[in-house]
Amino acid sequence: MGYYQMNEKLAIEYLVEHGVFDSATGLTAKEVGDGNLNLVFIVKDEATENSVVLKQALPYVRVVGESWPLSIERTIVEANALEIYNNLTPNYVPKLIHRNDQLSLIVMEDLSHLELMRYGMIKMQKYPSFPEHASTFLADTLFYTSDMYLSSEEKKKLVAKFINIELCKITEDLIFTDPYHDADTNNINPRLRPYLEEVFWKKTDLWREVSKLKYKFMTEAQSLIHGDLHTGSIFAGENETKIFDAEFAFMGPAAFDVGKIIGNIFINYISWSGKDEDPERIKDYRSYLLETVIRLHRFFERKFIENWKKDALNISARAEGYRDDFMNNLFTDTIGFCGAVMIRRTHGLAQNLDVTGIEDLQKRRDVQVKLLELGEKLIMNRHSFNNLEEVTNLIKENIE
Ligand code: SR1
Ligand code: MG
Repeated sequence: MGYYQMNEKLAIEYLVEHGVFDSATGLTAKEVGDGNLNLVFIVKDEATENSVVLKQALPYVRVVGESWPLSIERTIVEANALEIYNNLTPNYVPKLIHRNDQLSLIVMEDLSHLELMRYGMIKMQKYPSFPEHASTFLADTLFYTSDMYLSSEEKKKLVAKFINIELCKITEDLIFTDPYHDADTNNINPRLRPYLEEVFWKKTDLWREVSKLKYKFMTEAQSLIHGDLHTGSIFAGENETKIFDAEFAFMGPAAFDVGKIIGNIFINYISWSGKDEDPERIKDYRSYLLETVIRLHRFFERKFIENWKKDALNISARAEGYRDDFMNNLFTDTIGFCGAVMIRRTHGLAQNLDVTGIEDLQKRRDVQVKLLELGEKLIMNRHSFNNLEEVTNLIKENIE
């Protein structure tokens, strides 16, 4: 059957017809999608409390509307990525229960007992297991889908399988291009516009460096990357971390995933400067955030290297000094992508509630300027940092 758009009633009918539930009696469905692109239904058997998530791609960008058409094939990418993640890191992703590529839908384990990390962080929620879990996810997905582990043939098949033309183009435009000029897609706080016009858009050196990062994004087919690993793509709790929403996945630079998640944590860190909150609580939460980022990155590097030592099958991976060079480049690119992500969330399309939740536009503008300045420093100095502590010290020194 060809594509048709789900609603709550059709979602229930579909799941019964495909054996996910035995009968429609007692089933309820609710559309809960609050992301930028898709429909998301939670369908629940009220008697047993069993529930699943049905996610369906819309043929357009949901936040913009039908004026921005988008191919529904992105769900095939997400389902393919989820199948790989279910094998490589089953503990840290939702279980894929069912896929239908014609209807562009997937059915997954319902994780609504957990909280979206972005919402939790806005309330100063701490996630003690996150560095341990997310570092395993990153180290395993990025290593075991790379040329270090796969045969040349397997790797190229993955490249072909994960051609993700439209969603890569969204990232190329929204992260690496549009924030650097007065693009129509930008969503600009009117109080920020003078700074953009008089200062930011005149930074030709910055645009040149960002273009180098963009080119890396477009050409470095290193690993299967999630492609959109921000705090809104993670459900977390005290002892659980689940990474979802892999529709932007493709074979790209490993550092993009690492940099994106770190950048989103820095955005939360900086956002507190615009909020009326007890300064002691802010101080405490900020220390937690920096400690989280440092642990995440340290664990990631350690686990990635462990994977390499144990399982690098490619003989070239054993060339003396090669792994150290690889890790150094990975770190430099991580800092660059981190800076680019901080910049895009200030005035590009799709911003972070951490900052847009600051209602006073002048206070929001001040936070946004800090984000732009720090993002720029990270990008411009990415080759000079020796470790992540130097980066977190820079953030600390610049944010009171
Ligand atoms: C039009 S899509 C806008 C953004 O939403 C996703 O979460 C990605 O971050 C993308 O850039
Ligand atoms: Mg998303």
